[in-house]
Amino acid sequence: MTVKEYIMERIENGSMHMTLLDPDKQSAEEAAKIAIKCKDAGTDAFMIGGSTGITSENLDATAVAIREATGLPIIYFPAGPHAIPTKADAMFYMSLVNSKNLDMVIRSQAMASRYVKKIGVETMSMAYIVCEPGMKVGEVGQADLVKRDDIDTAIGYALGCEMMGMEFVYLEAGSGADEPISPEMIKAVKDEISVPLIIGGGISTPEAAVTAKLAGADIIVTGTFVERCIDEHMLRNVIAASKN
Ligand code: 1GP
Repeated sequence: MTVKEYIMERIENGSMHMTLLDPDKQSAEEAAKIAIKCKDAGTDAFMIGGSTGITSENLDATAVAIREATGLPIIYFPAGPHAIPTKADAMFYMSLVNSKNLDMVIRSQAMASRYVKKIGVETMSMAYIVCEPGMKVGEVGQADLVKRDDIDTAIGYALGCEMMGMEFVYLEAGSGADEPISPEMIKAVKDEISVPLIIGGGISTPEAAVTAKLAGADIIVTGTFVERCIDEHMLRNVIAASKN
């Protein structure tokens, strides 16, 4: 089964949760310990990546450690062509479609494509749309941020990217955002597209997770919360609230 098939099966009748771990924030061993807690709490898959401090080596070490610890799919969530792991199960082949820098939109993807084909990792195309406040990825990605209440622009990007063949749409508020993507924006985008909708950035409570889920998120991503969470009960609650 491909990772995409696994995802499609999980979201056929509901939503799923993905845990994002940034190899720049902890060692591979620590990532594996967090991953075990997340698996026990019900997470469905792992994304690995981050905006800065990422190398092929720390990505591979993290991928191997998480796989050994959990057996769940590991998806690379890339920051650029300078670091590409060979040991992830799949990667989002993504475009930061509202970047002002063409490197983020298509040049980096062009630069990496032959190498990615050679290593044979599964690729899943994804439209990455960075919204306010955007946080680090908004800065590093030089995003022309979608305003928090600019639902028409979000729909335009999402639907346009689906029409161009993107397999996933990700609405990103930025890691550590004070407020996640609004439920109004999630619902409006979900109503227009038919590909899976990923929501992330600033989801750190069961209420925020359930709000995103009920608004129409197919996949809910949490990173900062998981990395900081020492309360396993809370971890279970946030992951359970993300899933149907
Ligand atoms: C970042 O959307 C993800 O790309 C996760 O954000 O770290 O705020 O959970 P958080």
